Amino acid sequence: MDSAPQTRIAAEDYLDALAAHGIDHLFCNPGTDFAPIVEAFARAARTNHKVPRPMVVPHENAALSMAHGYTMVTGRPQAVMLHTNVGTANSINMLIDASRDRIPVLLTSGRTPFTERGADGSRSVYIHWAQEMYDQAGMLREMVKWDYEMKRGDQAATVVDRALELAMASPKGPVYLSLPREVLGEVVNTPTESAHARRAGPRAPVPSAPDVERLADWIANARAPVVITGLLGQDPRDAVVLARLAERWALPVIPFNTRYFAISANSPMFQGSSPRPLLDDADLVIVIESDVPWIPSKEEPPVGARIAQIGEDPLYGRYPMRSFPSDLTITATSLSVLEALEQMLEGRVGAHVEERRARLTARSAELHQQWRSEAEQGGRGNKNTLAWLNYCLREVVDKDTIVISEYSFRQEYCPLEAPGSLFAVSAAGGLGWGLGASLGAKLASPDRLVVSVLGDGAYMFANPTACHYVAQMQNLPVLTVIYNNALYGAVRRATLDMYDKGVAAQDDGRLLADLPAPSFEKIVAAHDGHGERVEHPADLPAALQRAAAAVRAGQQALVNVICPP
Ligand SMILES: Cc1ncc(C[n+]2csc(CCOP(=O)(O)OP(=O)(O)O)c2C)c(N)n1
Repeated sequence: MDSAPQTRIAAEDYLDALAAHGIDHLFCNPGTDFAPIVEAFARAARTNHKVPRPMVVPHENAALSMAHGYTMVTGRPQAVMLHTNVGTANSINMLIDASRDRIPVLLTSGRTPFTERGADGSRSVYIHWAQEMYDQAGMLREMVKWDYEMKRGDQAATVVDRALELAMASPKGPVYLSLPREVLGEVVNTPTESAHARRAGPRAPVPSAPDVERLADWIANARAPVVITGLLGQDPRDAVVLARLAERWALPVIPFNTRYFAISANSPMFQGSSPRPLLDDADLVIVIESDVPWIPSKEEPPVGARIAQIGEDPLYGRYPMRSFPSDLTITATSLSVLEALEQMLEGRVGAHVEERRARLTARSAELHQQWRSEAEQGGRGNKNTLAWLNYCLREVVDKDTIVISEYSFRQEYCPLEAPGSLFAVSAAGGLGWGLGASLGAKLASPDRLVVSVLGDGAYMFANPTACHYVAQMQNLPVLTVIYNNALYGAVRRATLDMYDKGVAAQDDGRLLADLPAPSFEKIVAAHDGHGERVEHPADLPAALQRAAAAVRAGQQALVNVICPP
């Protein structure tokens, strides 16, 4: 039938409102609750009306990690729609990741019809009863800034406005909306529109002048300062200003469990990724957007060292327990503090800057020498190592490459240069993120090479079939490099750490950590991808080159790098 539908439904207002907020994609994993959304998309397609692009992603965690990847590259929130309680439940791992790393995303799901008969969209199939919950949002409320269930069809646009203004307000984060089928299917006589343009959001916090002055004084007089970062670089401009400040003031930078590019490893001020040994001798510790700047049970700054903590939420109010000392706590964005410090320090002379610069530059050269020889030694051996794998990536990444790391990438061996070039798994460490995030990153930047580097465990958590399927169907060629130690290495380390003299250590801590690995390269091949398995270090550079060439030519690729522990 060619005639236009007679009546407008709320789902159409809803999609229009998403588009008004600049949402390009609705990553979907549908169910019986989606009928009005499907109808609204079909109507929009028929009339060429601009709405987000719907995309089927055949696992919920993959859908959410794709939205995460897209947002971390663009800064713009996206939307995800899942199936009632069961689909929502499947996504909570990635929601925890997004939440702890302040990724604004509109997570939505259908809500099973609440009426048993009588309305458009009333219950019509068996599962509509059992999928109802007393409080569907209850299972994820702790991980979102706001949640709501849409009550009426004429509310669609205002609900979207409310959801996104909260997601985007500092500190940013996910929000959740459940969408009953009857409400989405309600006939709306007068379309409601997003008031996005008239809802100016609040400015993110900036520091007070006295706080900046105090910190500038500390920097100017410090003998052994150290800067520890975590989320710094979420706004790529952070890294630009940090590099200037660090180099001008000879401030060593430790990106500790960093999730973004904070500083290039080629800068002499990059001093590795662990707080020690510099922390041991520090007289000033500047913590910028780091939830855990050091591990108190293992290391601590000296008594008497001054400590400043800076961040949009420097107390991490959503963390039940966190007890790091602070002599100066500043609630502000990294960028605003760094820029203000730069100005405040202009024209001042630092007490120990040149002596420190010489010392740090020499240390940096020494560290690079060590990293290089460690990697090259791995290359000459008969089994691949993490250092060698990363070292070989130098020949693959260029200044436009986006690197996604689920723990396995190390700038020490493969320095990056560009702000916005590195993205790592959330502080929450919910595994299964990297592969989906790389697809979202590729969707956001189709002209850039996207490389994800992850462990064999992390790869399997990602529902690889679902991810390779999306790469194939949506034409998102990414390069996946698996650091395959056939092991849950972190689990083994934890056992050995706690029970080094225990019975489990007699078996090298392998119990519940061994993960004999199948031929992952065949999984990507099943999705028309280029797959390689590399056992010998000498074969790795060429294998990576072949895989990168395949990706640049439009084919997804995976290199399964066997790295026996
Ligand atoms: C969803 C989820 N389940 C379980 C864990 C616990 N965990 C932390 S590290 C790890 C092992 C990961 O293995 P792999 O990716 O191969 O990296 P490796 O530790 O071997 O370097 C596990 C299971 C987790 N972080 N997230």
